[in-house]
Parts: sequence; structure tokens; C-alpha cells
Amino acid sequence: MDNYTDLSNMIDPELKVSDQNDHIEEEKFLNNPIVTVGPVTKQYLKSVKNYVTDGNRFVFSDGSSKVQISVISDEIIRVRMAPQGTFLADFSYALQEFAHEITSVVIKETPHEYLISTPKVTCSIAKETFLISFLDEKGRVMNEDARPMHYEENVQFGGYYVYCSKVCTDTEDFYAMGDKPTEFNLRGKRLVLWNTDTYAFAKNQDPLYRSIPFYIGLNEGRSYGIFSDNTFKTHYDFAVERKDRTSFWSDGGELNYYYIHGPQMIDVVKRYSHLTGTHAMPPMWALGFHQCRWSYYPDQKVKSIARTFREKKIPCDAIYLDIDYMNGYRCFTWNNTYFPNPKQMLDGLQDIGFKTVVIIDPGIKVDDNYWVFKEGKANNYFCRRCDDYFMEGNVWPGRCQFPDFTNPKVRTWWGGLFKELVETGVDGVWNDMNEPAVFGSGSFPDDVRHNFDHHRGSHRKAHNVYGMQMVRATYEGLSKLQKNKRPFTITRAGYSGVQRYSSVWTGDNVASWEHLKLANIMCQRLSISGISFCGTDIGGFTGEPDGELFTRWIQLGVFTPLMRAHSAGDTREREPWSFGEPYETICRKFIELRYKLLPYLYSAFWQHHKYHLPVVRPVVMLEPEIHINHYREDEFTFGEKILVCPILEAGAVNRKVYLPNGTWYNYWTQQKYKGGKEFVISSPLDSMPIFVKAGSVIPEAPVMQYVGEFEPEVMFLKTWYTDKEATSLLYEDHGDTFAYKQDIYLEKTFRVKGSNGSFTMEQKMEGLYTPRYEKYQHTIYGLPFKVRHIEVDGVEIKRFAIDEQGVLEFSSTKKFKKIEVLA
Ligand code: MIG
Repeated sequence: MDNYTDLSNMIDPELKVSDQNDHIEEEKFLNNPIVTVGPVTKQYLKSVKNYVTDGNRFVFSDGSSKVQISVISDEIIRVRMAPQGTFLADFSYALQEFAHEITSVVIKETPHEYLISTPKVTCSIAKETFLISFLDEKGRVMNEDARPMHYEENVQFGGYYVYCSKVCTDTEDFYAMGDKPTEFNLRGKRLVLWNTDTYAFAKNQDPLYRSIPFYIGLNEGRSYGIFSDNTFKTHYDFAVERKDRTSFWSDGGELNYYYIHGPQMIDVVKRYSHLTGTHAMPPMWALGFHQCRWSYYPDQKVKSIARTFREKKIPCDAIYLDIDYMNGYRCFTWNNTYFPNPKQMLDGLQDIGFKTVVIIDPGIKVDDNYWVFKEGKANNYFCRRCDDYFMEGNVWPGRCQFPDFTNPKVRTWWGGLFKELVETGVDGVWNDMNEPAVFGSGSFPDDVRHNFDHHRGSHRKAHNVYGMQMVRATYEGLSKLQKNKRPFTITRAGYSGVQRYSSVWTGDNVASWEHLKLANIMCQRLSISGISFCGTDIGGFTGEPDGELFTRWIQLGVFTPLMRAHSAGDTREREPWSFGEPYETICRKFIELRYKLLPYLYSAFWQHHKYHLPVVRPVVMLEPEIHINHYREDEFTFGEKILVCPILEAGAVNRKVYLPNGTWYNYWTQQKYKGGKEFVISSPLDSMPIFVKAGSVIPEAPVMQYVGEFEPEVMFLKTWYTDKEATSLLYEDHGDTFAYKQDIYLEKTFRVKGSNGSFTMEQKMEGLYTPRYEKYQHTIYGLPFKVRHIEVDGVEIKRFAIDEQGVLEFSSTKKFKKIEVLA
């Protein structure tokens, strides 16, 4: 028997369906505040009495409590605490299956401590105090307990509040934690993880929609991560209560965290992604521009918006249907007045290259004439309160019940509900309101019961994973229904690991310059929190942007992995042409840039998916040893080669830009800079400072109005000279099937090298995919010598052009192995 309240008596497998309306009165009664019992004292771990070994796990005991230390990989160590000596069943929604790569594990006992070592990390457990610390291979402390782990009994619900408190040095800074709308560097912040619908959220508002209990510590250039895999409401204090402490504590569950070694910040993110997974390759079209609105209806309106994109030649791949496409907001239905013939409409959109994404909320209308409700009711799929009443609450459809997405059976059922939508021609699904949000009360009461994949729990335990399990059910359903086609999903709520099932957007932001700044920070933060496929409502959801703000937001949006414009129902029109000139032309120019960069972004996605690298990377990740970078939050790299410095101020015609060490080229002017300092760069409204690292090979596609509009005849390869060596990657595959999982893809590595009077470029290819185009069209910028001779695989080519700035252009076969450009 474990030491937690056994909830098994709360779950009756043969639950009877009670009448829908006869318990409203009782519900009021149940909502009366329950009398809580006075303060309970915190109990701290005492000195270590003994330990037992079980493979790579070590369990230490102080006589009553137990702590398990397990080696997950050479760089990841897991810590769990059982206050009364019995661990909870080991289960996680966050973790993916992965191979444990462990070279060796050694335990050593000294007079004062136990030392568990891999070749990279040592975990020390102090015998007297039970303090735990982590050291790097040179014995330097990376992270250590400030107080022994502790706990406090929860008399009302059973179980314990669990606490962990770490030493925070003067030089330590903190990052990640998901979507927090605050400064990028989290030192000096107190944060809560409890998924919340936060309409028109304000700067510093907390909590928001997602719970990502993962932070990165950076101290004197070295990084580590702490991932606390606990789904209960969790609190963080980054040196607020005491300047020398960082603490985190949860309102229930087990203290269960992973120490993730760096020492490079990017390695911490990689390893966190190794634990919790990455998004699969998205369909290529999902990386195009998306146009959304609450709501486009009726069907004629949807069609005319789509047609206008084509007429105005502004590229766009996806259009969204928000809640008004449904019949009385009933999920999986159509409003027959507004959409008399959905199939015809979707076919028409498809004909002009549009994909359609529809919204689906978790609330199912209580209506005995509605098939989804009837099925859910008959099969007992809806959530119930502790005393067996249904969890009912008002959302868009009125009185609703809510599927328990933590029940695997419910997920399978839910996944199958998309059959008709898929057959009708819907291409993607948008899951909203899944914090879960309920009008009035905010969310579910704590006593709602969940299956939790047979691990049972109240809403206190399931709240933060509810949305993630909803979008998981959606994603898995679409995967089955769409056969070999990659699903596209977008979700508002999430917990660690949600990236395996969905892209995310940052929720109901505001059309203001402050929110444009937050958008920039939040995408960087999500990206280093394992969620690369993220974006913000371009233009701001609520309020009215002017043409300038909208245009600057489009410019930033080009460099967020998910690029979607969206706006609330009561706002004025919000398409790229809605603000007239010059905004329309500038928006077109930047959306076209997005489409040119698709092969590059797609390759960055591959690096994310396959090698666990974040798509968007903050400057502090590149140069953590430079202290001022710890606070630098207004620029980032997009993939590893392009530095993006968005314009975030109204009326700005230039901005201060910091270029990290090395050589950089202005993407627009080709001007060359020696980095390591700040520059003021002119950037009138039709421009934004973008820089490319010397030695980069950036693949670009011809501009298309939508992905797959035509089969390109060439791939453009733009190369920027370096006098050193550098490699770049180009990834290609079918773009929308899972064939890449059977190695039907092509991964190309370009290695360039410059020296006095010569520049060489070599190509290595791996994989089985054959792109249809035959040629590369090369452009090489910044060559410091006059070109006289070019050889492709040893054969001289005579056709090349050099303009007055010295930019070289020529073409080659896509299969070249080596190109030499000589003075
Ligand atoms: O209560 O579906 O964040 O993107 O347009 C509002 C209507 C519900 C909130 C989402 C927003 C969406 C809106 N939804």
C-alpha cells in the first residue's frame, strides 16, 4: 500500500449515468468551501541511514523517507522522494520512450557522502544532511540543495506538498519555463504552473496557458537544467524570497525531478528534448503563412478571403474556421445556414491551394439529440465529480460536459470523431479552451476525477495535462484517419511533451507594441522549453493594430516557426491587405521571404526533430560567457545561420543590433560586419535587420503562392564567403508523408572553405529521396578576390556572372561533389 490516499474507491467501473439535471442544487452544496485543517509543519529529510542498489538506481533512506537516484543517461540523473518510504507508481505523460545511453555508473562512499558518477556527472548525497548536489567531470558544483528536500502532509486531499530548494549564486541566471510573458531572464521571478485561460493577458501575468516545469540555470558560462515532472500546481521562486535560493514546490504528487547536464545551454535543451520528445516533421504547408479570424463565415466570406490572397498574390497556405462554423458550437457539426455544402467549399479552397483548419473545443453540449453527447454519455466518457455528479460547466455551446482525455479509451473515441471532418476535406485541427476553460468558474473544480491512464487522480493532478491529452487524442486520431499524411494540430494548453502532438500558439494577446515585444520573448522561451513549433497571433488578438504594428508583427512572424495571423471577433478586418499601402506591399514582401526560406526552415525543423535542436535560439545560448547577453532578449537566431533583429518600437527607422562574435553579412545589403559588438542598423518599415553568418549556405525556393503550387526547376543556394570552414545542412523529403521515417529523405551537408584566392564547397548526401529539380542556382556573396575560374567536380564552367558588387552567380547540377572558385 502506498502512502498516498488511495483513490480507487472513487472510481467505479460500472458507473451509472445519472440524470443530467437533477444535481444542480447539490453541486452548489459541494462547492461550499471545505474547512481546512490548521498549519502542518514541514518535515525535512534527516541524515542518510542506508542505501540499496538496484541496477542504475540507488535508494537512500533516512529511516522513514526514501530518495531514489537513478542514472538516466551519462548526462541526466533523476531524483525522487517518497516521504513515507513508498514511491508512487512510476508514470509520466511528459516522457517519450528513449534509449538510455549510459557508459558506466559507479558509486563511491566517502566519510561524508555517497558519490554516484557517470563519465560526465557526479551526484553527491551528503550523509549528515541528505543534501544533494551535482558536479561536472572536473568536480565543479553545477547545482546543489540549499536545504534537504521536504514535505508537508495535505490533510484535505491526502498526499504531500513537496519542496525542493537549491542554492542560487550571485552569478546565476534562469531561463525556459514555457510561455511566461515576462523578461527572458527569470532571475527575480516567482512563477506558477497552472494552465489558465487568460484573455488579453498582461505583461507579467501568471499563470498562463501552459505548464512546462523545466528551467535552465546558467552560471559562469555553464548550464544545467531541472525538469520537475510533476503535473500538480507547481510554484517556482527564482531568488525572490531569498537572493541565494531557487525553490520549486508542488501541491501534490511526488517530488520527481531530472538534473540535466550541459554545460552548453543548447545541450541542456537537446537533452530535455531527448526526454520529452520533439514534433515530427510537419507537413511543409504548415510552415507557410496561415490566415485566421474569429470567425470567417459564411462560406462565401471564406472563399472570398482565400481568393483575395490569390488575386493580390500574397502567399498563404491555410485558412481557419473558428467556432461559428459549427451548429450551435457543437463540435463535429456544421452550421447549415452558413455552410450549406462544406465539402464543396473545402474542395473549392483546395483547388486554389488552401488547406483548411477547424477549431474543436473540449466542451460537448449537453443535448440528448446530439450524437457526440449521446455517444459520450452512453460510454461514460465524460468527467465526473468526486461524488459521481457529472462535471458540468458553461462554455460556448451552453451547458457542457467534458471528455476525460486522460482515459485512453476516450482518446481513441475522440480521435475517431474526426472521420467525417477528414473525409469532408479538413486538413488540420485547432484545439482551444483546453486548459480546460469554463466560463465563470475558470476551470474544473479540484474534486473532478480523472482516469490518468489508469493511475487515477483528481483534477489537481490532471488539470495541467488535460489539454495536452486532448490534442494528443486529436493528433493520434488524425494520424490514423489521414493514413500516410502528416497531421497538423495547434493547441493552446499544454504540459511538457505536448510538442510531440502539436504546434502551439501563445493565446489571446493584445494588439500593442508591448505585446509584440512579448511575442518575441515568448517564442524564444517556448523554443528553449522544447516547443519549437510555436507562434503568436500576428497583429494581436484583441484590440486594433495600426498598419505599422501589423507590418512589424508580420516581419517577426516570418521568423517564428508557426506563422499565423489571427484576431478576435469584434475587431476590424485583419488580412495583410486590410491596412492599404504601403503596408500591403511590405507584408507581401515579407511573406514572400518566408516562402523563399521554406527549405531553410524545413531543414531547421529536421535538425529539431532529428537532432533535438531548437529552431529559434536566443543570443544567450550562443554566447553565455558574455554577461550582458544574459539579458539580451530582443534578437535571436532562426535556425543556426540567420540572426533576426525585429523592430519592436513604433516609428523606429533603425535599431541597435548586437552581432555575436564572428563575421556576419546583412541579408539585404550584403554589407559585412565583424561581430562582438553593437551596431545601429537602418530599418525603415519595408526592412528589418537580418544577418547571415559567414560561411552559411542558405537554400531558398522560388516564391510560390502556396506550397506545391508548382514543381520548382531549381533550388537556389545562397552562400556567404568565409575565410574559415563552415557546414550547412539542407534537408528534403516528400513534404507531407511519413516516408522519411523509412529513410526516404535526403540530408545534404555543404562544407565551405575559403583561403587566399580560392573558395571551395563540397556536398555530401545521405538518404534515399530524389528531389525533382535538377539544378542548383548558386549565388556567392562576399568573395574577397576577383573570380577567374570555376570548376564543378573538376570540370571548368564558363558560364558565370559577377555583378559590380562582386556577387557571383552560376549554376551546377544538384549532384555536385565539389565546387572550386578560384582567383
Ligand atoms: O472564449 O474560439 O484563444 O484564438 O479565436 C474565446 C474563439 C475562445 C479563444 C482563443 C481564440 C479563439 C476564441 N477562443
